[in-house]
Amino acid sequence: MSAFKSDFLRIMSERGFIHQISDDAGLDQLFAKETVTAYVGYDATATSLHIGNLISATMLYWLQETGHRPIALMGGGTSMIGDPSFRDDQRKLLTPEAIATNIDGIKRIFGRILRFGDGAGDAIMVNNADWLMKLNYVEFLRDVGRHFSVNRMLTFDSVKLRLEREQSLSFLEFNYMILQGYDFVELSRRYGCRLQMGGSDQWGNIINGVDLGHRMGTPQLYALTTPLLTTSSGAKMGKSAKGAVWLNGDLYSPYDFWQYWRNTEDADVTRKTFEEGALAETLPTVEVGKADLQSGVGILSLFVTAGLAASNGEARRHIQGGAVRLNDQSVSDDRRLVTLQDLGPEQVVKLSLGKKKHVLVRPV
Ligand code: 383
Repeated sequence: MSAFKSDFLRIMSERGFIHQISDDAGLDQLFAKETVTAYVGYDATATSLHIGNLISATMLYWLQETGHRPIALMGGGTSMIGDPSFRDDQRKLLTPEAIATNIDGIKRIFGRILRFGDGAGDAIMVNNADWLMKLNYVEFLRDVGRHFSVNRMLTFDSVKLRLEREQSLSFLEFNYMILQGYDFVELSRRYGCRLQMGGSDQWGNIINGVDLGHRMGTPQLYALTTPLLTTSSGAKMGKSAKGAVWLNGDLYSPYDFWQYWRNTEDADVTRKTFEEGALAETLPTVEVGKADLQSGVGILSLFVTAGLAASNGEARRHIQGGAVRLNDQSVSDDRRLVTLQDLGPEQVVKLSLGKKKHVLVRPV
């Protein structure tokens, strides 16, 4: 299904972990040539993680399995503020004591997923309180704050929900993305970290770090997000009759955990089969000359041929809006050439517009 060279990205792509990557070719190159240090951050909002955090934690597991170095970042500092991304209300402020207790609970989970230590392939656990809590306000504004455009910050989807509903977004919360951006730069400086991963709700925060790194002179940084865990109706998954589905066994027993998955509705798990399994029988197909695909067809004109856009301009706007995927991977380059190399195991290329419109391209 994927054309990735590196083990890590190939496995992630085959298993459906990839939603968006900031520069997929560049990142693939990096993974293929060196040991990469990458991180995921977890705020200390409860004494345990829940199944919504499981995808990102599993990515850290695969990162280590494929010979790279994971960092599990505990958000001891960022939890003092609370991530406003995609929330329509302000979070309750957590006390420093609650944050410390929660971090202890969350740490226990990672001991079972990752191998920690001082060796080259060992995972690292850090707490951003170590650098965030001692920042000097004026210095920070001058060194870091000056690189952020408020105009641009206001355009991120993550805060739009609040702004559009004219609900208040406090200045405290508005600063969150700057702190998460700064973490990425700090981890790059301290540990040579090059990649930040997270759910698609974290895209804006992660991209802020990528841009900040560029302005502050780090090596190029990368962003990778996963789809969020949702039910077939699009609702976030993770609530059961017993409340949130926690990963710590003392909060949610292994028996209940098994039952939760066992009782999951068919419609919530069969979508994959429809979309990827019997591809050819279920989706509309257009035929394109093999010779054309051999030399490469531009993604814009292919979208027009497939009937997914009326013109190249419209196709370009879809790409700019982040709605275009090729073989389930998001496309950001409107000059991307589609070639025979993009054919999946079923000898077709899958084009998608948004979540619901898919067309298969078959070489003839
Ligand atoms: C803090 C500091 C960083 C980098 C990340 C963070 C936390 C981040 C956040 N993440 C969520 C959380 O903590 O709020 N701002 O519950 C969740 N993650 C992961 C994944 C997810 C996200 O921990 O999509 C689900 O689990 O990214 O909602 O420097």
